Amino acid sequence: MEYIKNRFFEKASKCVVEYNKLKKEYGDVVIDNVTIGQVLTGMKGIPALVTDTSDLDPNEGIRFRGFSIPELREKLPKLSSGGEPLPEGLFYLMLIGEIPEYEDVMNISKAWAARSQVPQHVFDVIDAMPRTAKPMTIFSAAIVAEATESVFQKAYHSGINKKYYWDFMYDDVMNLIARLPHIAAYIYRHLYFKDKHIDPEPRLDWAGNLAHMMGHDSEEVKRLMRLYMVIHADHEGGNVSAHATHLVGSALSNPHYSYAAGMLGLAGPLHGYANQDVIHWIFELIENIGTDTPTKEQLADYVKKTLNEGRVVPGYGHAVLRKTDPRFIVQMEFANKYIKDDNLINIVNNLYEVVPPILGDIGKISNPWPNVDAYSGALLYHYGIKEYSFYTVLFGVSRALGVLSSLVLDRLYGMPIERPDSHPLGWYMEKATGKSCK
Ligand code: HAX
Repeated sequence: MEYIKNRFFEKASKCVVEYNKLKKEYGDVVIDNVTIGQVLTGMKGIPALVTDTSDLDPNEGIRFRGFSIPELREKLPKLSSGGEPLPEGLFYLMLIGEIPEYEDVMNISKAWAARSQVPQHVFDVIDAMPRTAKPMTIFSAAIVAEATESVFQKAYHSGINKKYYWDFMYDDVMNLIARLPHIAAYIYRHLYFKDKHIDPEPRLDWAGNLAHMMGHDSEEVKRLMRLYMVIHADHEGGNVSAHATHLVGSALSNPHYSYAAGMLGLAGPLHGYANQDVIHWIFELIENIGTDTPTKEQLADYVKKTLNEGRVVPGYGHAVLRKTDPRFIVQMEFANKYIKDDNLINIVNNLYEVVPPILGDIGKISNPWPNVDAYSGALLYHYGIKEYSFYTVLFGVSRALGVLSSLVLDRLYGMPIERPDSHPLGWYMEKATGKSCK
């Protein structure tokens, strides 16, 4: 058995005992009450999912297996001192629950390099897509096309015992993650570089190889890509991409179908599409105001104009967070350290001063502070990745690390098919008033 798989099984089996104990002995324990308000505002705050990989505190932000982003930057192995942690290490942490040694990370890097051969028909599917297709349309089609390789699906149809599902799921997940950088980079070169593709460099790390195959080979871009892949990887289980992956996986769909479902959710403007929307909106702002060095007053007027048009200010607000997203802060620190005087970055920094008080004054907005998407596009753009309609694909590649490691855990726990109750509007009205709707 692969070393990492063995280690995972050894560690996670202990949690399976606890999962079963909770289910058998404490199944009747009441943990919360549910209000009609929660149902009507997108099930906010209802504890309903088990996700071990990360946990989100509204004020503190995300913790991956208990570690905050600054802690991860300090503790996870890096290629060089002063560099950014390798996403391989975060994957190990999310899957196994402990900070890896450098050798563990190299082990994953090598395992992914060995599993990274993308089948030709996946590239054929990408080639067949028109260049007018949205990058996320192509990305999800390519992931679904890769499902032909699912070892879990084959094993299921050969009638394996359910206690081994996780084992085949693990192999699918490792293969899929290993291939995503090549798939994403191939889409990028297909759409924006007339199919001039760049071969993978197996000696590079996972994120470095992605930057290399996209044609952005400098150390600066690789450093940014490592940070980017770490901070977007997971955000507990209730967000749309994680929840969709988990939900579809609960029907025992293969990881390709499950993750593709997650990606189609990520493609929505209220979720991962916001990272491209932010840049689109800023360019619209620059054109509208007539300068790429707008004053704070001009920015404030434009924010108000956006709101008056009944639009959202992209990159601001969050369904759970109630403070500035630590993923925004880490990117701002990165920009402060490495970037001197960039107009787009300056606008993003100034918006951070201008937007929250305006959104706060509206009253109804639960969180006026910026989220991860408010900063990420400006960094990519600064380093030459200017094709911003592609940004959600990069988010998606990173998100695979969290949602797919959770999927392996789901199968090891033997989680059941997900099936919450739903009722007509009148049922809720009757609960509230004793009378149904007319
Ligand atoms: N601009 C304008 N209005 C906003 C707003 C914003 N940035 N954020 C919230 N609101 C509005 C909502 O649209 C809602 O209006 P209605 O009552 O008229 O429907 C109201 O304020 C209350 O919303 P909320 O409770 O504060 O927020 P939700 O949990 O409903 O939504 C969103 C959270 C992130 C979807 C929301 O803040 C938003 O639309 N933000 C802009 C888009 C964005 O940045 N999305 C990325 C979020 C992070 C992420 O998932 N990244 O992938």
